[in-house]
Amino acid sequence: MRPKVLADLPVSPVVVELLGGKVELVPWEYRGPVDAIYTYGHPIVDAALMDRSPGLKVISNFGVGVDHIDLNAANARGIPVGNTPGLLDGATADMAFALLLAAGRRLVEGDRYARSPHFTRYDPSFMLGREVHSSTLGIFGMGRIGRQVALRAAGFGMKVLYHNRNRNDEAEVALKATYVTKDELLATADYIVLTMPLTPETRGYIGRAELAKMKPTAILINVARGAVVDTDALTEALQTRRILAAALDVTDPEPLPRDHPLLQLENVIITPHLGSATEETRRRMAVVSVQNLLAGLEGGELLHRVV
Ligand code: 8YV
Repeated sequence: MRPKVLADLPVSPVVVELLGGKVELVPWEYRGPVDAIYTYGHPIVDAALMDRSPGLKVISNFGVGVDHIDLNAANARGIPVGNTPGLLDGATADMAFALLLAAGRRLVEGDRYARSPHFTRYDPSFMLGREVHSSTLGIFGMGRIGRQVALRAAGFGMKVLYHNRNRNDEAEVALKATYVTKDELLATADYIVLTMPLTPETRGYIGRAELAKMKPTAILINVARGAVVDTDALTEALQTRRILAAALDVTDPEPLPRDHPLLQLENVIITPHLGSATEETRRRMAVVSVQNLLAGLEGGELLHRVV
C-alpha cells in the first residue's frame, strides 16, 4: 500500500510528476490517519491535526516560511518538519524590487490611467513619483532575502540601512549595509522593505506607533508575511496619507475580504503572494519539498529540516 499524504490539493503538476505515484495524495478534508502531511499553500497544521495520525512520519512544506505549522507541537511529537530555504531568495528579492519601483514610480496607477478614457492629453505635471536611485532603503530582516534586496539596491545607488535581531557583520562589509535601531530606520528610510519571518516576536511589528515614526513620503514594501504589519493601522495610515504608499505581496488576512477598504485605495499596490512565483524557483521548491517528503516517509534525513 502506498503511504497516504494529506495535502492541500490541488498541488502543481510538477509536484505530482516528481512524486511519481509513490504516494497517495489525500485531500485536506480527509479525516483518517495519514503517514505524512504536505503543505502546498499555507494550511494550518496544529497539534490536533498531528494527533489524528499517530504514525505521522513527516511534515513537508512547499516554501520556507513555516508560521502556519505548530513547530513546538511537531518537535514534542518527534515529527520532522521540512522546508525549502535558499531557493527563493533571488526571486523574492526581485519581487520586492519590482514592488518598490512600481510604488515609487506609480507604475500601476500609471497603467490604469494610460488605459482609461481620461488620458487624452499628456501633462508633464501629473503622477510625479519618488526617486528610487540615491534614496535610502531600510530593510527589516537581514537574512537571505534581505541580503539579496540589499545587493539589488547597490545597483540603484541606494544607501542601505538594516535592522535585525542580530547584526550581520558580513552584510555590513560585503553590501555596505549600515545597522541602525528600529526607530532610526523608521525615521530615515525612504523605502522600507520587510523580509523577516513571521514569529511571535514579529507579529504586528509594524503597527500604529511604527507608522507614525515613518516619513510622510515613505513607502512600505512587504514581501514577508501579512501579519508582520497591523492591517488596520496600515489602512488608516494610507487613507490619511500618514505615509505615501505601500506595496504588499502579502496581506493579513490573505486574501483580504473583497470589500476591504485597502482594496479601494490608489496608494497601495497588492499582488497575490507572488514572491517566489517563477517557473524556475517554484520547480526548485517542488524538488526539495518532494525530496523532504519522501526522505521523511522512509525515515531518512531531510534535505532541509526546521525541527
Ligand atoms: C511560497 C513563501 O509561495 O516560501 C515562502 O515562505 O511564502 C512562498 O515562497 C509559499 O510558501 C508556497 O505556498
